[in-house]
Amino acid sequence: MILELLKADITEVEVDAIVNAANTSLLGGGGVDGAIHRKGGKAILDECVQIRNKQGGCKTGEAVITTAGNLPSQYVIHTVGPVWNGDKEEKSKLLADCYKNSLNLAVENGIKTIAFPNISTGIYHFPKDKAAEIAVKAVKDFERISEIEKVLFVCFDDENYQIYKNIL
Ligand code: AR6
Repeated sequence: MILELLKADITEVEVDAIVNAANTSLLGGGGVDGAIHRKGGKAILDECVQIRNKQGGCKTGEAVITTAGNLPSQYVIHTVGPVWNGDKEEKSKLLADCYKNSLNLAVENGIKTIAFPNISTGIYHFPKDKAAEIAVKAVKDFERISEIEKVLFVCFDDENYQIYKNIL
């Protein structure tokens, strides 16, 4: 598995799957979620609604998969990061779960290349340095990581990009 760092808009990245930092409603929102739904179009939202009707949204730390509509990737994996409130241990585990459960879905769907945004570090206020360490560790520790060819960490803001650059 190759780990790569990119400073980019994740909606423009050409990989098998991009990951969305969604919320439990799966109905879209701001940040990267808003960008994905805007560019990806109605197909993604329609599938999210179907998933909602079936299982009632997505719990924090869990992940679901849809097609990617008009985006260059084939799939969007929607995961729900924790809202930071200082309960360090619980929130850190939930954030690691986001990466692990997204990778599990990737392997189950034959996805070989996957791009992650910096989940929870925007509107959900997870400390960026802590989140980056958790993300990199969760990917490296993923038990079936040999089945994935490439993992991209896509940073949108300079601060996250510098943090990842130092870690990687
Ligand atoms: N490409 C890549 N990264 C991006 C993009 C983009 N186009 N836009 C923003 N980011 P956030 P969260 C980065 O707030 O903290 C939504 O309303 C951004 O710089 O998108 O998990 C959802 O519906 C930041 O580093 O997600 C939820 O309600 C990172 O993406 C809530 O926000 C995550 O920021 C989720 O909050």
